[in-house]
Amino acid sequence: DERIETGTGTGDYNGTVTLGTTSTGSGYDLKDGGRGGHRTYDLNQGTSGTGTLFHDADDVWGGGRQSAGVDAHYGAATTWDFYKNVLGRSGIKNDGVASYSRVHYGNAYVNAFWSDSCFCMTYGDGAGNANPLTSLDVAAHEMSHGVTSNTAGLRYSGESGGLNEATSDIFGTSVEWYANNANDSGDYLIGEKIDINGDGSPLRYMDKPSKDGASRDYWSKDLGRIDVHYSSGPANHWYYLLSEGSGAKTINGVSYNSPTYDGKAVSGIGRAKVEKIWYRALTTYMTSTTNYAAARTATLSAASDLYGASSAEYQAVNAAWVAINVR
Ligand code: ASN
Ligand code: ZN
Ligand code: CA
Repeated sequence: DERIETGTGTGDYNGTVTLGTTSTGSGYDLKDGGRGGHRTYDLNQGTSGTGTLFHDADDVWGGGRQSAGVDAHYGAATTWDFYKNVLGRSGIKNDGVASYSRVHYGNAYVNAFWSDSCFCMTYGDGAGNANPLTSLDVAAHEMSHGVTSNTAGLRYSGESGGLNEATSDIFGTSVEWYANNANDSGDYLIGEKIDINGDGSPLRYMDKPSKDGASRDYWSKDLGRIDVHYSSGPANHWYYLLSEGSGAKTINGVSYNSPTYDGKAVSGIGRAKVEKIWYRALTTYMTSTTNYAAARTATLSAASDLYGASSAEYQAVNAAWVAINVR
C-alpha cells in the first residue's frame, strides 16, 4: 500500500528543499507521487542497471550517499515543473511519463549524461576539486537532452549538435531561474556550482562563451567541425543577448559583458519570451538536421506565431541572430 508523501531533503547545493516521496509501509522511497512517479536510484559506483532505489526511515533526507540523490531528485522535479508550468509540456515525451535518475555512477566520474536507451539521467561524483555533478543547471541540462531527443531530434554532431547542446544550456539556465532557489540563484553561467575547473570558474558562459577558452561567440563556416559543447556557444550567446541585451550588466551579483559581431548594440526582450520562442522553434520547426541558418528561420517563425510578424519581438529575434553573425 503506497501513499504519496512530501519529504524534506538537504543535498549539496540547494539548501533544504521539499521532495516528492512515497511511503511504503516501512519507511519512504525516493519516488515522486506526482510528476510521472520520477524515481532516484543509488548506483553505488556501478555503471549499469539501476542499483537501489533510495529509501529512508523518516522522510528527512540528506547526508552521506543521500545528498547527491536529494539534489538529483530536486533537479528532476524542478525541471518537470518548469516544462509543465512554463511551457505546457508534461514530461520528456509530453505524455505524463517520468524518466528516472541514477547517482554515484562509477568512480570519480566527472560528468553527467542523458541516455535515450535507459530514458534516464546519470550523475558522477566528481573527482579532485570537482563536486558531484548534480547541480540544478546540470540536471536540467541533462533532462533537456531527453526533450530534444523526443522533439526536434537534433543530430549530435556538426551545427545541429551545437544547437542540441545549446538547447540544454538554454533550458538548464531557464530552470535555474525558474527555481528561484536562494542557494543557487539564477545566472547565465553553466555548472558554476560544481567547480569542475577547481578554481571556482563555471563550465560555460552564455554572455560571452569564449571566456571558457574554447567556445565560439559567433557563427563562422567552420563551426560544425568543433566539439558540440563549443559550437553551442553562438546559440547560448543568442539566448543571452535576446534575453538581456548586449553590453555590461550585473545580475544577482554576477557581472556580464556581452559583445556583438558588428559592435552594434542589441536590446533584450526578457528571458520569459525567449524560452517560449526557443521551445516553439524546437518543437514545431527544428528537425534532426537544423543548422544555425535554419535555427534562425525556426525562431523567426516561432516569434511570428507567438507575437506577430510585425512585432518588436520578431525584430529583436532577428537582431540577436545578426549579433552572432547569422543573417
Ligand atoms: N554532460 C555532457 C552533456 O550533457 C555529456 C556528454 O558530453 N554527452 O553534453
Ligand atoms: Zn549536454
Ligand atoms: Ca547556472
